Amino acid sequence: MGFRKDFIWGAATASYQIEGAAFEDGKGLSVWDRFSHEPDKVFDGHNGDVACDHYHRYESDVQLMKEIGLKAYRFSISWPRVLPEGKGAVNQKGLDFYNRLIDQLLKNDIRPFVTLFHWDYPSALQALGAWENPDSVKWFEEYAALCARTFGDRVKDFITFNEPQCFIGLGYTIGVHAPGLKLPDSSLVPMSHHVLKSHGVATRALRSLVPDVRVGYAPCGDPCMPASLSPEDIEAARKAYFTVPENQGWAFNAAWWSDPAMLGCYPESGLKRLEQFLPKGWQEDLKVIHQPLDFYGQNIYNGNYFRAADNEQGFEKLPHPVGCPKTAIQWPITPEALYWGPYFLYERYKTPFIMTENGMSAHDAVSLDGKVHDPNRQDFLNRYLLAFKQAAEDGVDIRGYFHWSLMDNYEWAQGYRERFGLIHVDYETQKRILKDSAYWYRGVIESNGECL
Ligand code: GBH
Repeated sequence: MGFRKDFIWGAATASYQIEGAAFEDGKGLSVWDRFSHEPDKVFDGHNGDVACDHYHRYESDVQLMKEIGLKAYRFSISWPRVLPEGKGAVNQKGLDFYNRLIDQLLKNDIRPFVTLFHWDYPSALQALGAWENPDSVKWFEEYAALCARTFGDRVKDFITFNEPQCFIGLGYTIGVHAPGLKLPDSSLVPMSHHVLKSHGVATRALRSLVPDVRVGYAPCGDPCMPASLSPEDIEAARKAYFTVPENQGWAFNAAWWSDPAMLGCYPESGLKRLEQFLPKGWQEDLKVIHQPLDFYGQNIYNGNYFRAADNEQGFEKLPHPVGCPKTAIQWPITPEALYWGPYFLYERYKTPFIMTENGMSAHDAVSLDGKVHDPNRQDFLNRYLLAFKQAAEDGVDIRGYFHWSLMDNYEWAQGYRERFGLIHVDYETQKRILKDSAYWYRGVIESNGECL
C-alpha cells in the first residue's frame, strides 16, 4: 500500500524567512521588519533584511528544488510586498516577483502551493488595530482576491493561514514574536474570531475567482498521543487533543482554531470561558467561517503523551522520558506524532490531509570534504515518515508532505541560530550546499516512500 501514486512530495518556506529585499522595489513594511530591528527581541539582533536573498536568487533556488526532485513547493506571499499599505494601492513590482517565481516553478514541473499569510503582517494595518479591528476581515479578503486574480491562472493550490496559534499566541499573547504585544483575552478572543472569519471570506473569494482551485488551511497544535494502545489511553489522548485549556494556552489549542473552520462550531470546552469575549453576532459568522476545504493541512513537529486518569478531565499528560532525544532547538523527537496527529485530525475533520510542515533543526556545518553531513535529520525524517505512512495504511486520506524547510533561513526570534533546511546556506556568501538529507529525500521521492 504505502503512499498514493500521486503523493505530493514537497518542501516549504515563508516570505520573511527567506526573501530579503525588505526595502526594495516598493515593498511596504511588515511587523517583522519593525520587530526584528527592535533591541533584544531576536537572537543576536538578527533581522530578515537580506535573509537568504531569495528575492534575487529565486531562479537558481528553483534549480536546487529540481535537483532534490521536489514535486511541489510551498511558499508564502509577503502581503506588504504586494500591498504596501495592506490595502488600496497595489505594488506591481511585488506581484511581478511572484509571477516570475511561479513561472519558473511551472517551467520546472514544480507545483506551487501558495500560503497567503505566514506572519509578515503589514505595519500599516497593525497601526489600525490589526486583527482586533473588525475591518481586518475585509482587508484580508481584498488581499486574498488580489492574489487569486493575479496568480490564479497558474496557481491552483492555496493555503489561507499558517499557524494562527503562533502568530496570535506568540505575537499578541506572550509577545515573543512580532508585534511583541501581551494582550488580554478580551482583545485576543475577538482577534481569533476575525482571523477565522478572514479564513472563511478568503476561501470564498478564492473559490469564486480561481477556476479548479483547491483551498486548504495550515494550523498547528502539538498532537496528543496515547501512552499505550489501551482504548482508555487512546480516548484520553483524543480528548486532550481537542479540549481547550482553561488558561491562555487556549491560543495554542488545535480545536479552537479548527473546529469553527472544519465543523462550523467552537469547541464547548473553549466557549465555557471565552464566549463572553466573542464579538456580537459570532454565531452568524460561523456560516462564513465554515467553508468546505479541499485539504486540511497541519504543521507537526512533536507531540506529547497522555494517559487516562481519575481526575475531572479524564486525562493526564506524561513528561517526556528522561534522555528523550531532542533537536538542536530542544524540541523532543516523537515520530509517532505523525501517526496520531493525522489519525485524530482525520477522524474528527474527515478532510484529505496534507502535512504542510515537518522537520528539525540541527547543528549543521560544512565538513572538510565540503559537504554537509546530517545523519540526524535523515534519521528523524525516516522515522517520522514511517509513522506517517502507517497512518496512510490505517486509512487516513493523506495527500502530501512538505518538509520544513527547503533551506536554512531566518528562524524568527531565533534568528539564524537554528538550521532547518535540506539546503545549507552560508549567510555571508549566500552559497548553498545540498545537505546529505536532501539527496536522501530525493531517493524517498523517487521511490514514493518505498525506500523508508
Ligand atoms: C513553524 O512553527 C513555522 O510555521 C515556521 O515558520 C518555523 O520556521 C518552523 O515552524 C520552525 O520553528 O515546546 O518543545 O514542545 C512551529 C510551531 C509550535 C512547533 C510549538 C513546536 C512546541 C515545541 N511550533 N512546538 S516544544
